[in-house]
Amino acid sequence: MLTIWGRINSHNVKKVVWLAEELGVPYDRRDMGGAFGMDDAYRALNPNALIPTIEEDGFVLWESHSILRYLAATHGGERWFPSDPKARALAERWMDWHFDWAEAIRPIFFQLVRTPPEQRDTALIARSAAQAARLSALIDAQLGREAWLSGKDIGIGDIPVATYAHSWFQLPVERPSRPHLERWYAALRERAAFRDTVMIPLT
Ligand SMILES: N[C@@H](CCC(=O)N[C@@H](CS)C(=O)NCC(=O)O)C(=O)O
Repeated sequence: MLTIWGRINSHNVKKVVWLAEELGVPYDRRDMGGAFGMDDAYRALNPNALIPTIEEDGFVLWESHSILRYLAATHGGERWFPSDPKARALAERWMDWHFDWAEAIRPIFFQLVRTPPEQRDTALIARSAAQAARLSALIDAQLGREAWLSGKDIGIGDIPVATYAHSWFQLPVERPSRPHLERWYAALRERAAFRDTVMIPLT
């Protein structure tokens, strides 16, 4: 049995739980971090004192993208973890690129969801929203060429970008029209695993 530690309102936890659902891997998710705090037993598993962490058959792993790669490699087959190094690299590129995307969206999320209105930094929100809008053009261009960021099918390359894209679509900021990105987001919303794990209220 796979154990996943982490509160579900964390983007990094959502990525892992979403992939476990997509792969049909049974798991036991245990709340940890944020309002739930962290105990010494958890810190012994993850010395970063961050979420998520997983354990499967005695194997412990932290770092959300390492966990995605591990789950895709062990449970995902060719579709989620292509054996062709080039196909895999093209998908994994989007996992790494996502850090720029997340860096633009995270301040908007923290400001508009987790900061009281009177304490918000409106300049930071505007700057980050402009950067997210700029970066969304790259996602849109890629999705104009292929159906998914991972290629013809959904794959691990889509998971991190999509997790933050959902927040971007929910946050009250200006978004330029991005028809390919919107088509991809509509396809994601068709997936029960995405709806159940990522499309939950932002808190
Ligand atoms: N690079 C790490 C980052 C993990 C991270 O920053 N997690 C945040 C939540 S998204 C966290 O643990 N925050 C402290 C807490 O929730 O108590 C990963 O991808 O797993």
